[in-house]
Amino acid sequence: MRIFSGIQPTGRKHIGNYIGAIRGYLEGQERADPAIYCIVDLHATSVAYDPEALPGYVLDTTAMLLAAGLDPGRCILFRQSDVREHTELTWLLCSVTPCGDLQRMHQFKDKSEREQELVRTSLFLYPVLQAADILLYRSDEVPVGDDQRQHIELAREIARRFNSTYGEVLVEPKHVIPEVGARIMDLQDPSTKMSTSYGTDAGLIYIDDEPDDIRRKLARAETDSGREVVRGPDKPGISNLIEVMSVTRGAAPEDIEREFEGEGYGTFKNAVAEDVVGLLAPVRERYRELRPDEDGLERMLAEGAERARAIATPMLAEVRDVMGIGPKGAASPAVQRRG
Ligand code: AQP
Repeated sequence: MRIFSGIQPTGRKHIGNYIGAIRGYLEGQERADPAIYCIVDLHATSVAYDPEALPGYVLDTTAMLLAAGLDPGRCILFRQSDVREHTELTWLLCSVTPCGDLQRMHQFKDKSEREQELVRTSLFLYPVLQAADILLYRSDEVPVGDDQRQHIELAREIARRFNSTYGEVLVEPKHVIPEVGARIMDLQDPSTKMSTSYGTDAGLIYIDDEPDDIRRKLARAETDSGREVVRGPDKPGISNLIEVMSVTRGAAPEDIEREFEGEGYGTFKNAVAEDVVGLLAPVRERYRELRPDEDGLERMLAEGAERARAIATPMLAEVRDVMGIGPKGAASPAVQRRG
């Protein structure tokens, strides 16, 4: 069983990324054969970005994933642009991707409205590149946060349409979205998801935030009217914090509501802050140790790319072959199709 997931090198990662996705990566490396994780630097170019900073952001994200517990001995961790097969497969998959499907993507609609200068074609094609990332490895499962649900459904649809057009070559992946913590909301505006691109510093808890910053941000987190620690549609701020604590304690949200009955928001927010500090402190410390070794991180990514290529190259050859691209029968006969 293969697991694949990608993460953007957006510099510092936040607790939403950690709870919604990185926890799933850690669980995945224990049971997949192999678990494949990719720092998607090509995706990062689909909105305005800083080319000078991007290589460093890739290393930030790599060190952060290692600090969180990814182990290159138990998974494949690599940089997307090091495996050129991703971009070629993107183009080939465009031949079975209707424009109308891409126009319906929520992320495209949201981000294209916010881009000030240029809505890039790469933002439109973002879900096709994501489908290529996943399908290139014949991935069975894709651990992601809730915001990626629509993109993974599109990847499944692309795989189905490809297989019915050219023959059974691609595997339809399924998303693995956590039951609790799949959409952590912004602390200042709990009606929107916590987001690197569009959030403010006060609305996000970064994985490498200092403990006092975490305490301050949670103390100032937007709460709702009333003082009951219970979930509800009129209580998005408190519901969000209950969700966070539910993950830090591995407890059901109802148990947390029961524990904090009659306590009020202040006591509850302090308790959430101490839990989050406890969860993130070891990751932050390990990150500080790992991040300075840039040569070591680059070496590890290069080794990961070599292992990824060993899967991607024959797979792409097979796709080219069934699509009639290049000389006939160029795919290695050793490549076995999965039915
Ligand atoms: N708020 C969130 N709650 C739960 N899961 C989340 N993810 C992202 N935000 C939340 C999941 O994290 C993984 C990596 O996401 P990404 O590659 O999009 O990284 P990012 O750009 O740093 O994430 P942002 O901040 O959410 O991005 P923007 O600002 O682009 O909207 C994915 O599995 C995602 O579901």
